[in-house]
Amino acid sequence: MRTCLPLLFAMLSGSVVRAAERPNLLFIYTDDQRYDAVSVVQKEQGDRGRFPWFQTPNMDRLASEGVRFRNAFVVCSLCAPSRAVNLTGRYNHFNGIASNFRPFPIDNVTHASLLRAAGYTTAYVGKWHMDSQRERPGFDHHYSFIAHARYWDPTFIVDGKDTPTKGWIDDISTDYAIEFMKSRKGSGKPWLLVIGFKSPHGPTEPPERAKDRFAGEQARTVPNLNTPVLYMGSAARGRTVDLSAGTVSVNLDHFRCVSAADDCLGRLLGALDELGFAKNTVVIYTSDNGYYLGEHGLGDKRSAYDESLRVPFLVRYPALGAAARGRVVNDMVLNLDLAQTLLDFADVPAPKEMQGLSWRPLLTGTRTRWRQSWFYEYFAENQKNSRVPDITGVRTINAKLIKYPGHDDWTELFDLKSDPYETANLFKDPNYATLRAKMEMEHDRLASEVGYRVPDYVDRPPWWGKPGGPDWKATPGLRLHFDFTTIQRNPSDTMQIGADLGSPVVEPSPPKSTGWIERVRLFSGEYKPEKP
Ligand SMILES: [Ca+2]
Repeated sequence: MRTCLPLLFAMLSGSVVRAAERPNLLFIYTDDQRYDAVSVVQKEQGDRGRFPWFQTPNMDRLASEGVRFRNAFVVCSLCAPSRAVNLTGRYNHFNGIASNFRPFPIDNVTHASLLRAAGYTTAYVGKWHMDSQRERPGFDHHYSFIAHARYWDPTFIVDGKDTPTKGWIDDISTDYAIEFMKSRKGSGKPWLLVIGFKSPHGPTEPPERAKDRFAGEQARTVPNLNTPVLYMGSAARGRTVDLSAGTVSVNLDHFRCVSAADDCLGRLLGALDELGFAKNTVVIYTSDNGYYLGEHGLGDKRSAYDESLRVPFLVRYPALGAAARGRVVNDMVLNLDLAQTLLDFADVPAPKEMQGLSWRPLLTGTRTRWRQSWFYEYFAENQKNSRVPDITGVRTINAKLIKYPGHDDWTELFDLKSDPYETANLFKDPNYATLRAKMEMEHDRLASEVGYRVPDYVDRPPWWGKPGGPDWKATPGLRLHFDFTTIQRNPSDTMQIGADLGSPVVEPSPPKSTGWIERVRLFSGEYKPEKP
């Protein structure tokens, strides 16, 4: 026993030295903040910026003191699935979460469980989602709430105990986060703190201090406000925004919530400074998914156009010095990368099951082999009002292929260099046959590489496989294909629709009725009769 003591002492003191060198890890993410809802991005976009009046001084501070990733994406643009990807570094078809309606499997291996095992103190603050789950597996401490909670006076769960609070939800999360950081002062152990802000998830309710910010402002128009979405069928018709006006109204409370979350970020950065943690703490700021503000006639997220896929992504780690200060990176990073990157900062080996890449070398411009394409997936879920079907896709820096399994006729191909707003579907354009072939091959290669499958834990909507749903196909009879052709159902009812004879029709204006296309009169476009 006596002979072992010096060795034990050496091991212990060695681990203390290593622990002191390892950085603290602060991961902050908002809910539904799109990539360009950051003022430094608006400034960079100039005349193309949709919200030139928007101000996020603390996000801008992170960008100037750290690294801004221009091309950051989520591999599934939805709340709980994106959070599960962050935690596990695995695609949703493997990590147990393919919708908002399941608890996160408590035995999943996550960055938190591995960092905790490696000596980190781990804490989770704020929004977790994952249906109504109470547990926060992998975290020593939590100051969180069930599902969305509410903006005002929410009940927090503090280390398992329901705790009533007063005030605005993200301010309260910030208070808890600072309380946790203070408790770590002098502990000699590194810490991981994850903060999920509720802002700007709808229905939006900004705090009093932000209520009048940006009053009277409008969003600039963009070319894709009227670009119809094929999977929306007849519901996509009749959306016309007057682009000549140059501006269009926008939900300012959405921006006020982001702005108030920016205040909270400022408080967190201030606390890091005051507590002496700033230099040795990696701060990562992002969102769980992007958000449509009228593009393609859409709100919400889920589908695979860029406004939904792209997220803000800011990283600051002062210990890296000047090389990681004020840098802007174009390489494509994913929420899939987070777990491996956090582990990399802590010198903890990542399990081979993780499917991302550590972007740590990119912070200092170190040349490293990096991805040129990545795979997107979405599983239609039982969410009220959502008509988004299953989606798979591949994105490169300059192109995107979007597929809707079972609906080859909806496939989309975009040249993002010439058409960043994704207005012209080139899939059937013979001039782009080479790009199409390349992207289809890459899609299939990546689907195989990531092990794409439809998992058995999907939560399908009521319309799944039924008339009325976007995945439904009419029984083959005489099929007439219309590619966004103007058709007339009766003399007073003209509509634009891309559909087959036999497709379901919901008439949006009163009297509201549901029916099927039976007779059509062709006004324009091409029709292609097909034998059953
Ligand atoms: Ca979200």
